Amino acid sequence: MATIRSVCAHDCPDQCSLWVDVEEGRIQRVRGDPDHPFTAGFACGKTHHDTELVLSPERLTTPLRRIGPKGAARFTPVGWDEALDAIAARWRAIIDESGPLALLGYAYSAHGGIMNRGLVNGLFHALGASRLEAGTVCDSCAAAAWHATLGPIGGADPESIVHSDLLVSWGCDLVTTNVHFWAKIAAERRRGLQVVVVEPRRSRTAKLADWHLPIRIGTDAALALGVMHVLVRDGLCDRRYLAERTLGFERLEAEVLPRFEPDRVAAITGLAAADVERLAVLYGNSRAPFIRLGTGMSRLAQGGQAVRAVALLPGVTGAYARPGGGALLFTGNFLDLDTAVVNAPSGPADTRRINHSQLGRALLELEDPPIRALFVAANNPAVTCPDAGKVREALRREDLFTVVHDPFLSITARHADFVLPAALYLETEDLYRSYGSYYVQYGARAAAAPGGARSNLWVAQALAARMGLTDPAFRLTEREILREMLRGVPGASALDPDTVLAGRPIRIAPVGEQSFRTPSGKLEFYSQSLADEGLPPMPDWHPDLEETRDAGRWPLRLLTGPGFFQPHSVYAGVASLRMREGSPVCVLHPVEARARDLRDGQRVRAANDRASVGLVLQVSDDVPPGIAFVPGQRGDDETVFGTVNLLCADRYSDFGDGATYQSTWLEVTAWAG
Ligand SMILES: Nc1nc2c(c(=O)[nH]1)N[C@H]1C(S)=C(S)[C@@H](COP(=O)(O)OP(=O)(O)OC[C@H]3O[C@@H](n4cnc5c(=O)[nH]c(N)nc54)[C@H](O)[C@@H]3O)O[C@H]1N2
Ligand SMILES: Nc1nc2c(c(=O)[nH]1)N[C@H]1C(S)=C(S)[C@@H](COP(=O)(O)OP(=O)(O)OC[C@H]3O[C@@H](n4cnc5c(=O)[nH]c(N)nc54)[C@H](O)[C@@H]3O)O[C@H]1N2
Ligand code: SF4
Ligand SMILES: [Mo]
Repeated sequence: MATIRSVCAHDCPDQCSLWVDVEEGRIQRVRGDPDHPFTAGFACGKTHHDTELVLSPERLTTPLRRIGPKGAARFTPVGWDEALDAIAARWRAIIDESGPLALLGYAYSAHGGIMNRGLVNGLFHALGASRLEAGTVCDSCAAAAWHATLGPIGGADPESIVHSDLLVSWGCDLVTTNVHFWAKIAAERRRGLQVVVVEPRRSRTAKLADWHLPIRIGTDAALALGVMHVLVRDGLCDRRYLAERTLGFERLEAEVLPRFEPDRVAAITGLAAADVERLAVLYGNSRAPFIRLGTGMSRLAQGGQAVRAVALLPGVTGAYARPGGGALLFTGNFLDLDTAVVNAPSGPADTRRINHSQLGRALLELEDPPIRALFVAANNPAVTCPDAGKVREALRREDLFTVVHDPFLSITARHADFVLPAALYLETEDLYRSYGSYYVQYGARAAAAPGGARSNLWVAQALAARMGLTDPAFRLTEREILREMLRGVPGASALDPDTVLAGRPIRIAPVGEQSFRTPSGKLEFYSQSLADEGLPPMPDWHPDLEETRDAGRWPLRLLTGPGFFQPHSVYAGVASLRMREGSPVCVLHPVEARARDLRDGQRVRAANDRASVGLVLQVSDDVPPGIAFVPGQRGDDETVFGTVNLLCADRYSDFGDGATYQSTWLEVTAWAG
């Protein structure tokens, strides 16, 4: 039995180093690397079972060509050459007739490294195709808010938690999505670290906290501003830090904070005024409070304002200057790699941009030219994009030529003209940069992919060759590409290519106090860049007009969150993992269930103007009244009917044109067949 060190590629902030036991080319066991300080010897409940993912009998092993109507999922196996030749011929014909903008291709984050994601995007970059503004389904709103506030720079080092005296998990279910940080926090609690959770429902993390503030969805900006109001009133601000390291606090103090007295904040957030005061006093008197921000709270109409207001809090008390203090959303681009080698090897500097969270609309409505060919790798937009109904309608277009590269016959793949079988991360080699800790690591290939399954990188290179592209990245090996990406990286000693290729985790953490990369070089309470974009330059909270209108029409608001065992839809292709996650549920408070005469375990219809989705009811006071909580993004073959994103509009959030799943209202009734 050989043990190979690889890296977990599930789109997850922890980015664990893994030990993979392999016998006769078969993966036997996956476990956490004891030598990696953040992984600390354990893989989570998801990846622990990745042997089942890799060995699943439902994996695709050969390319498939459609033989039935669009979306009917009737295919015939074909060889790679036949599939790739047909795809390239079709693309060339479309380019000749309509130009390269009629092509749209992309790979999104799930579940590979920098090269396997990057080179697929690089292929379409080089072809001059329309470009997907990827990630707006996930974190573009939160990222834009962070950038406007601190600049494009990583936040507090999670390993600095050893110096913290307070941890605020703000819109983050750490036990589910950031398990290894939670393990560190749990260890520090023994020495007195206090844990506060700001979160609408009693999540796994909230249940374990010292104090849970069950905030009303979409009101975090008001709470953060209320805390600032009290900090000012009670003289708990660090005036020197504010003067030296921040910009615009005096305007916020004069124009915004007076409106956020605790009583008003209580009315907005649904919390008690005394709790707003208590949070401010606790925060203001902590020496080194660490705020871990989640992206969940940003996926709604005014999500940007929420992230921005919370990210400003450590500036008010100067916590950003103290070890263990500050805030973390992402660790960010702490490694200045030349990713253009793979993402943008050649091609025009800019072309037509298409927002990921409005994919369906773009495929249905764009003209001059319309999108005629779509290539999707490592993404399941028919399930995970907002307004999934529009995505599906578009995928059924007879004149849209769709190719999907995936290890499984995902719901999206079922709509394709060609499906290409993909290798999983343990069957590829790649470079990984964490977004929740300060590590970079090269992951080795642990085993060969089954049958004809091929990596994203292999497919991008094979198609590039057929399309006549000659950029180096389209013919180099992974290891050669890595050397190209590392060329010119400053501080080359830790990042000497041979050291990186040895595959051990490399820590590149910032030293000293939090720095800022805004135009002013300071933490910006007032942002001229936002003002220039026509956005509010200072954080604020107002009711959203569309949300208020929908709240008047429908009784329940949608809360979405991560599946515990399922990173989005990626385990949908493994029967045992589907069973372990359990039935796709809609969770209602007992009061709401009683009012509708609904019982736990019964099939229900979650519906609004857009669609009806069939789920199984779970009755629990872990969610407050007025909320329908639907965890995970489960596909049609797991639910009673449909998928949750059929209910969500493709409206943009206030910052970063992100998705707004949680600005969705609905009703839940018995499923009548
Ligand atoms: N097990 C598991 N782990 C995952 C994933 C997964 O699907 N499953 N997905 C991965 C990916 S791609 C990402 S982007 C990250 C996301 O991980 P996080 O950044 O933690 O974001 P979410 O898990 O989407 O949401 C976190 C919490 O926000 C809460 N929330 C929702 N609305 C509000 C609000 O208005 N205010 C406040 N205060 N809280 C709110 C939700 O109830 C939820 O528990 O997780 C990664 N890790
Ligand atoms: N309602 C609602 N919707 C959401 C969210 C939410 O909180 N609520 N969260 C959003 C977020 S944060 C995100 S990041 C997105 C995620 O959205 P997606 O990226 O679409 O989701 P996944 O299901 O993780 O992965 C998509 C596909 O990648 C395939 N895959 C896995 N590994 C590989 C590989 O190596 N190569 C190839 N070619 N394919 C591979 C999987 O089989 C799967 O079909 O969903 C978003 N959608
Ligand atoms: S915690 Fe995240 S990075 Fe670690 S094994 Fe689980 S999914 Fe992978
Ligand atoms: Mo995400």
